[in-house]
Amino acid sequence: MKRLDDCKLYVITGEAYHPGRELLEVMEAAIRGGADIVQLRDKTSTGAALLAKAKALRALTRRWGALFIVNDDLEVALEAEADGVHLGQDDLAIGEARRLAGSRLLIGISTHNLAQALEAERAGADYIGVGPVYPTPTKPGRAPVTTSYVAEAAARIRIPFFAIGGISPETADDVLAAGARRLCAVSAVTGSADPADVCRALKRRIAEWEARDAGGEPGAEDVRVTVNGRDVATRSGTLRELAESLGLASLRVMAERNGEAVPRADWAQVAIRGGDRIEFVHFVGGG
Ligand code: 3NM
Repeated sequence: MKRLDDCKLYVITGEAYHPGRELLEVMEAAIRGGADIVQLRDKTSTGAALLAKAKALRALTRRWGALFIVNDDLEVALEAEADGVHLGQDDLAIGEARRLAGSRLLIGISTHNLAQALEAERAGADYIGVGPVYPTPTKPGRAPVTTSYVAEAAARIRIPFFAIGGISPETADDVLAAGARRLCAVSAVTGSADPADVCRALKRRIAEWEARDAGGEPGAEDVRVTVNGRDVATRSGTLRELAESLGLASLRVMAERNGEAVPRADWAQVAIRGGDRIEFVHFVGGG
């Protein structure tokens, strides 16, 4: 089973978006395309019918190793052995849900502004939804929070947050640019003729922004340098960053840039420019 921390794409059921196609078929396609979490959100079924859907989705997600969350209904979540329950602002309070579920369930909550997000974090939520970012037919009449709330959440919230509301491969880049690294969708995935393909596209967008995070500032350009005779693309701004990116900073290494020795104390001040020839020499022994 996945860890919540590793989950990037969250897909919520939306049966109204796929008339004539089975719930399980659509959600399995979503998982196949990369959905890490599936949520059962069904405002019309109750009782045995709701529980039956929850159990069927539990079996499906277990088979694929995806997380399974039930919207609103903590009892159904427990009974179906879901991984979590998702609450709205007007549902059960987080503290009360925690008291009833203990550590058996992850607890998520929808938030629509920073105050609600901070309160959810303080109350012990495992994750939050941040939205609706854009107007969405799935929650008609709900004012969009826009990407400015996404940016606030990215700056202030430490628990995982999923941007939601009008998320699609077309809008994903703007939401990711605002700082989201986890996305949640209903209609774009469940209403598509090819849910797996939409999930793959969303996962690809997320992975690209994560790669930028790992490689330095968004938009930073690679420069090509020669390191010990090898052509290397780097975003390092200084000799020290280059040494660190190559795992050399803590070793006994001497450096030369364009034929001149650079004392280690100066590495952080020496800028790397395209075309530089860098030699790192590992010296062994001493005295
Ligand atoms: N919760 P779609 S927005 C279920 O902001 C839900 O808390 C939201 O649907 C929130 O991906 C939303 O079709 C609907 O826009 C998202």
